[in-house]
Amino acid sequence: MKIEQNNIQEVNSKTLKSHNEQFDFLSNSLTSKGLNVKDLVKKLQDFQVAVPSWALGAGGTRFGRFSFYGEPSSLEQKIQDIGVIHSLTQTAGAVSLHIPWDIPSDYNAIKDIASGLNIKFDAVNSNTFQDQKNAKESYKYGSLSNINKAVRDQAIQHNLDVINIGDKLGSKSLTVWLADGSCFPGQNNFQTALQNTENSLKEIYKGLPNDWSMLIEYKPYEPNFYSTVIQDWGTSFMLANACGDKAYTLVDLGHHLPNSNIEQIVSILMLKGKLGGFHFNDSKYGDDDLTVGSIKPYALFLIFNELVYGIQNNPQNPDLAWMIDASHNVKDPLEDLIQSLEAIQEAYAKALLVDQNALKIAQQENDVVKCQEILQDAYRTDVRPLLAKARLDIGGALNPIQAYRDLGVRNQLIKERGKHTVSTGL
Ligand code: AOS
Ligand code: ZN
Ligand code: ZN
Repeated sequence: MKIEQNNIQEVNSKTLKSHNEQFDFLSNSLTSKGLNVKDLVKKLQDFQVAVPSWALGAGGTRFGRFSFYGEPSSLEQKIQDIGVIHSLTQTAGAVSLHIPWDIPSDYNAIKDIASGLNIKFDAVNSNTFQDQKNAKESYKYGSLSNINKAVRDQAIQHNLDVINIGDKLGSKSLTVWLADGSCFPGQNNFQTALQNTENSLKEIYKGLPNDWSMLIEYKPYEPNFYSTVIQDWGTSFMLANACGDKAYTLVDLGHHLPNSNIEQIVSILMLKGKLGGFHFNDSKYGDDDLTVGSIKPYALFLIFNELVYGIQNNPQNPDLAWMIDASHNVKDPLEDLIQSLEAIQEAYAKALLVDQNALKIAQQENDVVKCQEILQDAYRTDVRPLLAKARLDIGGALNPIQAYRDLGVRNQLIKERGKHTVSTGL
């Protein structure tokens, strides 16, 4: 399944006229506010988000999984699916692989497929939260933090293997997310668990190529429900500092206790030059992995406001690895990813509209009302025609979801792959 340019243009032609009208209206009003519309469009086009290899099949819960049919059953097919999303949105120009779920059998073939679809290999993700077939040691009681050195060594070696696989594909970063923790008070010695984790991460860090970075993800709970070793951004930040310059904190939006001020976390990490990556999703209760922007779009905008500020003012912080980390039981996974990509671009575009100079002056004058007005003026702007224009100019769809449906992509995939494919992801 590959979407051809003329198919997209055909679908676009149906709404082109009304798009042009809407875009002209928005463009005039932004220009009169002193914004450079061309520059905004270019920034949106440059903003690419990686799609994780495990989000292309329908997600499941521990209670069940309902297939959407036509799902990818191999890495090749997963990359083809990302190609479909990328051709419609022009925003999904990267894939984030999960090892061992996606070990390529033929590296050159995989690289060819990806480059043919204009897709890069972003961060590679290690997995020490499941036991693999034929593994000598078990991660039942933790991996990098485990009390038993043989287990820690196996987990360290796995991460080194993942770096090696990623290196062959052109990836430049390793994401480490640990399920390590404890389920009951007294089960673990907190200090020993953290010290073991730090020592293990340092061993992995030694094997990191010079132009790579290591991204350390945190999460307050789940699958362990009493304590998690890397529970919050402070712990991740501490570990990243202990490892060195190439180690950073990774923020996953769903990995915070309710009402945490994520935008402030983002801001402080960027000030310290230690924000390395981002996992986008949305959350109502916990690590729900819901579609980006589906629950708290204003919070997402405020987070992007800090990201944009940091990108403009914090040269000490590197370029970030952006990834969607969401998966579902009840939506076509490709439609869901398209919605997430749209929400990300929308929040980014709105953040780009914030009048930073006026905000600074209002802050200096302690004009609290004005500060809020400035942020909300940006947030209330309907930027969708801007997003559509950014896509249109580089061959994407004016309305990606509509195009996906009009082109009958899912039916086509079912025809090609059959009804009973099962994704290899979670
Ligand atoms: C787990 O909760 C984390 O969000 C991970 O980033 C990811 O979803 C998992 O590692 C799947 O590989
Ligand atoms: Zn994540
Ligand atoms: Zn998560």
